[in-house]
Amino acid sequence: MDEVIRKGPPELTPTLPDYARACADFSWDTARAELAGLPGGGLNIAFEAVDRYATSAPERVAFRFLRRGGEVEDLTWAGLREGTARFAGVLEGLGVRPGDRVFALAGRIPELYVAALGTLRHGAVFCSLFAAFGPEPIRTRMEIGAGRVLVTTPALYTRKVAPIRDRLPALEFVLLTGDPNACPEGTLSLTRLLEEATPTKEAAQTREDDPALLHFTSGTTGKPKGALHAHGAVIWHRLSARWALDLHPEDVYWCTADPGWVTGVSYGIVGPLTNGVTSIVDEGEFNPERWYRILDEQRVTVWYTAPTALRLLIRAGMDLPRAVDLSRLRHVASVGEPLNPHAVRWGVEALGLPIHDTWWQTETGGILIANLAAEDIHPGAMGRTLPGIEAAILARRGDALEPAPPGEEGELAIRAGWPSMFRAYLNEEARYRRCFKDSWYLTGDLARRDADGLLWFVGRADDVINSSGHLVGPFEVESALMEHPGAAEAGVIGKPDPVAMEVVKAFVIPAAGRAPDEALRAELMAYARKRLGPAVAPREIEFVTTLPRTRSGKVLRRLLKARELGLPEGDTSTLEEAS
Ligand code: 6R9
Repeated sequence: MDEVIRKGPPELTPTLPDYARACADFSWDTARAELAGLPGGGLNIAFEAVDRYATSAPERVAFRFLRRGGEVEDLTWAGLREGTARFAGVLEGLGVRPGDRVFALAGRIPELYVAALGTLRHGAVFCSLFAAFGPEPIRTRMEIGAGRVLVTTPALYTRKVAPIRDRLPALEFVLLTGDPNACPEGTLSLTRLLEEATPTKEAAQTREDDPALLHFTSGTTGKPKGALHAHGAVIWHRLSARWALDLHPEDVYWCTADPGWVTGVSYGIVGPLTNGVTSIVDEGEFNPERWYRILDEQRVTVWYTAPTALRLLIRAGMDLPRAVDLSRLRHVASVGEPLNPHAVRWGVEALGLPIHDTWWQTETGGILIANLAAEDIHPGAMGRTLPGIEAAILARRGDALEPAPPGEEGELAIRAGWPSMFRAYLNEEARYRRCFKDSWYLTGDLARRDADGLLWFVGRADDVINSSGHLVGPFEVESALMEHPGAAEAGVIGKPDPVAMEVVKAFVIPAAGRAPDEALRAELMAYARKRLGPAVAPREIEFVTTLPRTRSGKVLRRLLKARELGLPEGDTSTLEEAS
């Protein structure tokens, strides 16, 4: 528990050299004043990310795209301004209004990044979906978000969107990348529209509280939740990226996250751009050889990745890191799942640096807790709250939730009001309100704080599954399985896994007349993969004859999990297990 990894003298003065002092000096007014602000007042994320540096450093590379085929495409800040002004012009031409939702469904291609920032520049709300999603998660999210515009590729459109298009009444415009002459009926060519568009002259006059970004996250019950963020989030995107990722202007920064996940937007787009830092964007999927090669060849100095990827690199062995030059790496950080102490130590051996854990959520919009560059690392700890952020561990005392003393476990809560805090769950006011108690935002994570103020992750307070950092709502998987005629009932849990942390496991009661055999298993697996996509579909299906349920009919996933792990079943007073 008391292990400490001591850090040598830093190569560069850390951006947050003196934590205590930064906390004492902190004020939101000062943080806000660091932004350029719109010429006529107001605040716009795209203006801070693009226009600000397009004026002061037009030829600097904003994004270096490593394309699937091996080509390298640099996009300068001037190029980014031109592209985003044109994209905003396209939206203008289509009659898209402030607050309307623009979705993207694409891999990490330049058009996705241009669409994100062009949408923000126009004052519309941007939402990116994982290209790995199947039609069902796409449909639910676009329905909740009432997406009016969708930017996607011809292949993704044909495979995933065309089959559900008639169930998306709000979707008016589908803009396809690539060859303008290969657009199926009912779609428009983004390539042609961008060519013909009149670039808009200025960013929309948005204000701090105007909606900007929409990210979906999964809950235990019901549909996915659409967490809405406002333009004011940029205050925290910029500051937290600089502090927690130790970003300096001369850095070459690589965030491996896809913009379908909040990390890929807050720290794959807005954080680095608003700090004037060049980002590497790799279009390819995870591959140990290529990842090490990218770190070496692109001379990456700051790297933000995830525990699952690190565990896969650990598995790939030490020969690979030994064969490359990683001497330029200065800061490595991780997010999304607990970072095992072993991975932190492995970093020292393989990369020459310990890994810095950071903690945050879709709802928090940005990093709130981090191991700081200037501090020694206690492997296993998430770190401390960044200046400006106040956390508490709330423990149950009878019916009340009260701040607990050091060492005691409880629910991690954050004092509400930081600028990147989500402003709504779209169309679900009551669900949003339930996340707050007095002035605290309740995170749904269990944690404890030690006497030195370091926060340690304990677990989740709910049944949400964390598979490779991707949150999967068991309800969404259960619903999809139950639509298959071969499944009568389904209960879904996260099963511990050495690499992915958890994998999705489903317990299924076969429909009457269906045998619980390999044929049915294969059918259900294929069906789930097709509907949900590989990131969400179960990895394992077990047939059962009953499912534990509460008297009110809810599947007792906790019990399924306890049985799976051979653990005590705990309180089963509400159990009603019909057989
Ligand atoms: C950015 C992001 C949030 C949930 C969060 C927690 C888990 C994230 C973690 C961590 C342990 C860390 N999580 N960081 N658990 N240690 N450093 O991950 O957003 O997809 O909304 O997930 O992920 O359970 O509540 P999101």
